[in-house]
Amino acid sequence: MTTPELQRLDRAHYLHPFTDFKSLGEEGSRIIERAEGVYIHDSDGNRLLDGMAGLWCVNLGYGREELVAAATEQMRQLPYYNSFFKTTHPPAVRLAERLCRLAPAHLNHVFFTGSGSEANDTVLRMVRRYWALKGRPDKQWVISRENAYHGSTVAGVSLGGMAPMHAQGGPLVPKIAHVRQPYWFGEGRFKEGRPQHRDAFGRDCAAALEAKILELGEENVAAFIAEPVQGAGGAIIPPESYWPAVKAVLEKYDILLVVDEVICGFGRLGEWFGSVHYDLAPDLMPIAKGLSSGYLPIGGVLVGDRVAETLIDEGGEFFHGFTYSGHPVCAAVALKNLELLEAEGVVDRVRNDLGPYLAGRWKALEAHPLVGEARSLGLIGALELVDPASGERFDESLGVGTLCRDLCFAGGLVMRSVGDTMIISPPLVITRAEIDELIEKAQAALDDTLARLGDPITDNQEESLS
Ligand code: PXG
Repeated sequence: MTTPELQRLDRAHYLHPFTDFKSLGEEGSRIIERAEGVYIHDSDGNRLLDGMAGLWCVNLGYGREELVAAATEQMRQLPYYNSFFKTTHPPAVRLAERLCRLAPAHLNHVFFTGSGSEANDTVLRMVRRYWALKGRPDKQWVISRENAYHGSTVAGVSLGGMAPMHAQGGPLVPKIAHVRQPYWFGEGRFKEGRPQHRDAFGRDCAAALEAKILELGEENVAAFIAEPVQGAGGAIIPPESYWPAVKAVLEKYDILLVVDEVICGFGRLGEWFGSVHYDLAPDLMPIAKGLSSGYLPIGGVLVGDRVAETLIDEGGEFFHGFTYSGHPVCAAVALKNLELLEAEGVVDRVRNDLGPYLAGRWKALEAHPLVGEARSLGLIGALELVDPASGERFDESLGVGTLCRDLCFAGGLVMRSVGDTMIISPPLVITRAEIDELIEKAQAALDDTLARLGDPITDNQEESLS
């Protein structure tokens, strides 16, 4: 099929995720046909450096034959069987064992799901169930954060803190509250008109959590859920003071900690889990994405001993599970993915070499007049776009972030925009030379954005640029 034919059928039948259906119909989709390493290719013959690893997931890069072989072999052997009704199969057992070995020592069990959203649905049911079994049925409230992303199912949306998502398709799941996010550049640079130190802001955010716990009543609060570094919210790296202060609050009131590792897990921050980087020792860890490098859909919840022992010893049947929990082909691919990440030393390379290398080159972008802050940790990074005239953020309605994103695409780089925050999260197998290319293309897109700032911004910018 030709590109226009595919675009016509796409418009006629395909409702895309997180998409304004009407405007996409008018503009037409970019069609991605194939990929290798850190590059994707579209149907117009363009090659783009994928600075987002698909959607934060292709950690091992594209075109890994070992993963293809693992899937093929498992499909021949046993394409599907469930693990309900006292059955199991080798790939799921072996993956469970491997995950528990890689995770912090007190996490020794895993519940499999098909996605990160299902993992967070599982979390919600598990934490409430845990406290009920402990004779504390009132401990039902879960505290999350504004601008958090925890998925798109009803529980995922409710746990997340995305206001536009909350506004659609409600009502949401009851007894979920949100506190402020540790987003220093966006919300903490100034306090009462005066510049504020990052660490003071981090402690303020932890204090807001404590205030919310006291408002709800500590006897009613089951868990706090958060990403180590917020991904979809804008690659928000919390101040160093934040996590230690949050942990102290949770311990004080005996509240479970759920660390959503869907983006940070499997090497993104230079450790197997973001929880290790920040020394969080969570009770529950939802995972997905990088677990299979996105080659097949699979997620899960790693469960700490405290919760697992209660569910196992005191719980009886837990009425929860999915047709594809522990799917054998997905599990076989995930297992091979973990084996390759280990065998190739990918996580160590992110920590010791690629992360520091990116940090140096990324930080230098702060010299650009459009960049108010350049931050990174491991292989996640963000640029805050600001008005060169004032050094302050643009009016969001100007769509400067969208313009910059479109110019990145036009220049051969996939970089995301979240408002006026530009995001990267490339495959973990990226080389130093490819990081150099990413930086050059980002720099060129910033220059082009600056040059275009005077132009009127239109809804169909992408079409006019591509
Ligand atoms: N938790 C986190 C931290 C995520 O980033 C999910 C849960 C849900 O996972 P599933 O597999 O159900 O999608 C995610 C997903 C974006 C974007 O725009 C990010 C995600 C999904 C869709 C879009 O950055 N993250």
